[in-house]
Amino acid sequence: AVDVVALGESMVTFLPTGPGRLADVPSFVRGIGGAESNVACTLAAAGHSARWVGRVGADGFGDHLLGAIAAYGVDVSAVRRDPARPTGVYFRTAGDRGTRGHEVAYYRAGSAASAMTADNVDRDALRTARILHLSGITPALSRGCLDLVRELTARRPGRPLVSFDVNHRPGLWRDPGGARVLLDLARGADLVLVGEDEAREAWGLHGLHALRAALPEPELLVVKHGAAGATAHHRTDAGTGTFVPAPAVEVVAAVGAGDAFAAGFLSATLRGLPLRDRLRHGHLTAAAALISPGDLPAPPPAPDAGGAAHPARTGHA
Ligand code: KDG
Repeated sequence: AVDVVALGESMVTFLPTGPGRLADVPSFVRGIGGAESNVACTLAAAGHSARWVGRVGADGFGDHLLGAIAAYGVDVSAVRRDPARPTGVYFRTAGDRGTRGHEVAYYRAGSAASAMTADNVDRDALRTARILHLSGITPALSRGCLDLVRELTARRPGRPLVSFDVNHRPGLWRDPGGARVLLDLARGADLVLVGEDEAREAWGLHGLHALRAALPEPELLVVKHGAAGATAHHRTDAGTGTFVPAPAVEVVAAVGAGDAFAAGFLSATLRGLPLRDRLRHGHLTAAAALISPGDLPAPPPAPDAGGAAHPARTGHA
């Protein structure tokens, strides 16, 4: 079994070459994005075995994603190609340094990944893992994707540990009940990662106590308090959980930091570290993403590249 399998949509990302609004930015550089494959890439780069399960078009952007994600050491052999639908792409602006003030334009409706269903994904590839990592982006993509995530978060004996990063993207849900759906899905997970602001905006839940009352089942609930730090709360803990402050960093781009936090937390979980160290690893991994303009830092050097990352295989320019 691999350490971690992550399922979700990955997209070619276009990052601006300078500041400004989407209306004005004249040029972009190509990178890769996708919350779940970001987690897989970061874990693989840290030495874990990681697999990404997804669906891309039979197009050049699909080829690029497969190559770029594999360059991090991720197993992409279970990714399916869709001859009839394109690979999703998205553009974003740099925004103000570190703030959420950036614009995002998705071109992913009807993408290959949105056609994922419980019947066309490789079940064996999803089952044979210690941890299955999912996020709230996938169920927003289509009815088939929602049903797939429902099935994967259904509690049944022998399943991998299910990690669920809420990742509420209001712009992706056509259905106003999306936030409620995410709460139900999260209840099926073993580990739930959620931002304090996100829980307030999506569910109107303020603070750990209210969140725990709404999400009693997951063994671990990790609440991220932005730049301040994060709290992990075990189901059996009668108290307020374990809080670890985050180190202060000069933020270049916040996108991808949540994925990196998840990867760091999962990496330490796989190594059997105590909760405090798992949070610390989450913060340190997030810090590396916060100082990188793309979703991910460059992949580690290829074993035969003599110490330099292979320029043709890096995720972004
Ligand atoms: O967490 C980073 C993701 O938001 C980014 O890679 C794009 O997956 C993405 C999404 O759907 O927003």
